[in-house]
Amino acid sequence: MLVGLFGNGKTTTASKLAKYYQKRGFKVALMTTDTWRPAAFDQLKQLADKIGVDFYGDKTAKHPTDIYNKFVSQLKKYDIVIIDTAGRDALNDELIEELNTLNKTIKADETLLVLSADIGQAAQKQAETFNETCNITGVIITKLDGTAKGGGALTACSVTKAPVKFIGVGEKIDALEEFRPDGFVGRLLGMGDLESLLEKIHEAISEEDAKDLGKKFLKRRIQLNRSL
Ligand SMILES: Nc1nc2c(ncn2[C@@H]2O[C@H](COP(=O)(O)OP(=O)(O)OP(=O)(O)O)[C@@H](O)[C@H]2O)c(=O)[nH]1
Ligand SMILES: [Mg+2]
Repeated sequence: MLVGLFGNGKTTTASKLAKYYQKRGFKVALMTTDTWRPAAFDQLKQLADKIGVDFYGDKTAKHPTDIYNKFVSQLKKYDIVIIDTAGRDALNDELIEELNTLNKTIKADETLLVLSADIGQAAQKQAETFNETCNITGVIITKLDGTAKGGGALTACSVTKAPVKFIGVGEKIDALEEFRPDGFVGRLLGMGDLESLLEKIHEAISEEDAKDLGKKFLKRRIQLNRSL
């Protein structure tokens, strides 16, 4: 289950995770329980269709738990079900109550707090409240491709005692990386994360392509914006 305030990247990250695990051979489904924002259903459905994973949601449902309960019997066939939740612009009582109920109903194996890299010092209060509400097991820091380096978001980890699991590094579905402390520190210090780059290349191209790529490098005919 992914939780977080408005615009931190929950829905985008849900689809990135679906792609990540699908690529690794897992049978994945995406579910939206966002009954707050009318466009949330279509946003996640479009992403699920694009990736080619099953999607669950109900535009007419009034309560997030109703959606989960409606489909729960169909979820056993999946290895991983990624559940997107609604955000709010602040951690108000309504959101806390909603997540509390969802948490008790779903009993997710992982409850991941999605935080944008630019959150700064607000991270501490948010992390505390989310943790009290639904026991955070991991943190995902998004928008690390921007100017913010995510230092504030790291506070969330010390508060929740939950590790950063993934980082978001762009708007595209593939722009998700496993968190590596050394790469992260490299970024904080203004150095690149070469290991992640190598892993991405490894995932995206065959050995033969790699040899070909090597030749192109030598001939200086290479485009770095090839979609990974
Ligand atoms: N550059 C960049 N943009 C991102 C990243 N992750 C998400 N975004 C963008 O952030 C915006 C908000 O993302 P959403 O996934 O809709 O955020 P959300 O948390 O689901 O928002 P609500 O459902 O309104 O609470 C979108 O424009 C995304 O494309 C990232 O890692 N990098
Ligand atoms: Mg959303």
